[in-house]
Amino acid sequence: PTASENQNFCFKDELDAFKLSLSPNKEVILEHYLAGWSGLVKFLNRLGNVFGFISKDASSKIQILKNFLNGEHGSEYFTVQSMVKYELENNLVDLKKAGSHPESGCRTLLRLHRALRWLELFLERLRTSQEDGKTSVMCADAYNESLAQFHPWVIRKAAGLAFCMLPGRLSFFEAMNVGTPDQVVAMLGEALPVVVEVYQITQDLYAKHDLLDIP
Ligand code: 1PX
Repeated sequence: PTASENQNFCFKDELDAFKLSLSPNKEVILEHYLAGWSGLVKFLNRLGNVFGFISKDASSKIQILKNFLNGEHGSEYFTVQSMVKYELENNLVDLKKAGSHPESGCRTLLRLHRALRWLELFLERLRTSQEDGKTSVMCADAYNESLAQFHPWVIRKAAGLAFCMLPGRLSFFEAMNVGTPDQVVAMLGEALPVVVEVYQITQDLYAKHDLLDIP
């Protein structure tokens, strides 16, 4: 990235969106949650074209949810909690097998939610990594521990190949545009608890409504 591109990007801003997504009564505000994801996708695009198939899928899911938010029933999509309530009460979710609602908000958000667990595990590994740590290994370990179980073999294979193209730890830190490695580590230490909290609130909500296996 050039210096001027860097001025427009700081990884901390992207993670801050997740902080903003938590309402005072601990609901998850969809607009900010999606802004957090858009920022991550922006970062991923900066890392190179080989990640295009990943950012394309994430972008299309973000767009599906944005369309609900800007649509006729947008106010029902203000928080993840209100979205779940609205879609369930109006039978807008295919719970057991794909049917007339293949792209419900609940189903689409579940995919991002599962990826948020990968993000948490990856960022934690980055945060605690040694100078000679390999981002590709950290990323693959985090993936295998989380998202991989939901992906078919071809996707796992493609993801594994893409991970090998990740820049080394120092270049990766530089791409985040946060500051020195120490400052990156400190920023991650502050931001991670927020990601964990957003993940946990969504996880509990989905578990309560038996939504964790939507096809
Ligand atoms: C400091 C680190 C920041 C890194 C930011 C990177 C942001 C990455 C955003 C990834 C979002 C991935 C969403 C994947 C959603 C998903 O699981 N989709 C699958 C299922 O959807 P479906 O509609 O079919 O039920 C879909 O099949 C996925 C296809 C694309 C491949 C997804 C591979 C995911 C790997 C996640 C790790 C990203 C690695 C980035 C390296 C930095």
